[in-house]
Amino acid sequence: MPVRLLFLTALIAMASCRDRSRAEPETPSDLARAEFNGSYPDNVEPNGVVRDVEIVAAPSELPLVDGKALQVWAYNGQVPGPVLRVRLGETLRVHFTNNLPQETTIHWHGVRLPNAMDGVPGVTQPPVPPGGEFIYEFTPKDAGTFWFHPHVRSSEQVERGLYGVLVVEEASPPPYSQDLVWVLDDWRLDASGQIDPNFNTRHDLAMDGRWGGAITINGRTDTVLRVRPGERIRLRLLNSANGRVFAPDFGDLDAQAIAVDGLYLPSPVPASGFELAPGNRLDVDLVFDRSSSAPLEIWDRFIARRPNRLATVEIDGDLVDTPRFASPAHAHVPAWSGATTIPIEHTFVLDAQSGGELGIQWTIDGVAFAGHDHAMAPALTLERDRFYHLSFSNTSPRIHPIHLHGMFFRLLTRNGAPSGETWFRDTVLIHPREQIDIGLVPTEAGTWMMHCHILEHAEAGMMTTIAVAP
Ligand SMILES: [Cu+2]
Repeated sequence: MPVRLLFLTALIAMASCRDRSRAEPETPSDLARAEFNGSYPDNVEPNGVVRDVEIVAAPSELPLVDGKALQVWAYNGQVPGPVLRVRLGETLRVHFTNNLPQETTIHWHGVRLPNAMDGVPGVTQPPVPPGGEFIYEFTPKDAGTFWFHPHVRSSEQVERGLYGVLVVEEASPPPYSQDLVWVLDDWRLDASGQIDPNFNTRHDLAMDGRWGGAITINGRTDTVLRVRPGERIRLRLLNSANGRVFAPDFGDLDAQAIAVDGLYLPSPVPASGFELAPGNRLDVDLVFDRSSSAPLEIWDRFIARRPNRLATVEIDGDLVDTPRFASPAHAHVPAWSGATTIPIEHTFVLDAQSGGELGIQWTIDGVAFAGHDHAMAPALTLERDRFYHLSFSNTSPRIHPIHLHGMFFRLLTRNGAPSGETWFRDTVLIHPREQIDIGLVPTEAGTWMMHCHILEHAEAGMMTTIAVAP
């Protein structure tokens, strides 16, 4: 029903655009803007339901990785933090308390929300000091899988365990047998089995961030996915690692990707092989239509020579009727096939140089982010509701998953060739020496961060802001 409404809105909007075109010829940019209509709503009317949640960030000790006691920093004493679930239209009000020995904030990754709620110190709010409090309140505009984490010293705070998932459900969620959240992470432990306290090492800064040897799902290395034959489950994957990229391989399982970075695809695509970079989410529709005695496993094959087993699958118990419903992946996403002919508004150059407190600086357009205490001019100012063609040129030999706050974009090309992607993202992995082009229509006014989600790269300067004029 809401989707039909969206299409209707799109048709009306396109029709009114055509009316206008009788007076003046449409530019390719106008056409791209019109194609965008109906992609996602301008606004969601709050339905009056307020979900009050308390979140406390504090040191904690938990049986993680292989089950030994691990000293972590945690939201509400859990790693991952609590899964917050709200329905579209509901308002989330988070009463946050910082009981860490450092200042912190909470950033709501992927959520289109008022700029003041985005959790970026020095840009959208002052940092929350130890013992301090802050109230985050917003009504999500999009259903999907999102997450939250600190935006202060993230290479340390996220690595120590501060992250959680926010699930925004549509008014009537599709009737999956199970709706599961899997947070993928890795841990670098020292000889005593605790989190290696050497953050931002020279090696991690210069290479692809901090990669740990212990790979976990929801904090554990021994994950078993238990299902009954016939079940159809929705598996929401998040990569919360500092630097590691995952490429899940579901083997013989029937696994279709239905959403990326929260938003539905126009139609499902095979889930195996998707490059799940730090910050990315992938919602997978899994149908278990048989019982099986053969071992079923889910692997990470990002580094093909050294694959990692993520989980085993056990199909057991009585056969259940498979929920039959059309895949929810039927969003409107603009094709933007003519968008690459529109002049590029700006090309961001991603590179490194020596210097700064850490000895190496990662730069955007030759500039390293000077820290949240220093006022910096936005790298780019955009207008709301206009189509933009942007480009990123990675002149470095490292990978950079670039994340934009406050907006979604579509990957148009990689090295000039069509990306083949039919979906929106908020984070895209840029490979070494690669050039990518994206298309976007900013919908939220404010000053939004754009940064590399390899947290060591961000810490060493690969962050900037984009201003969206009201
Ligand atoms: Cu990077």
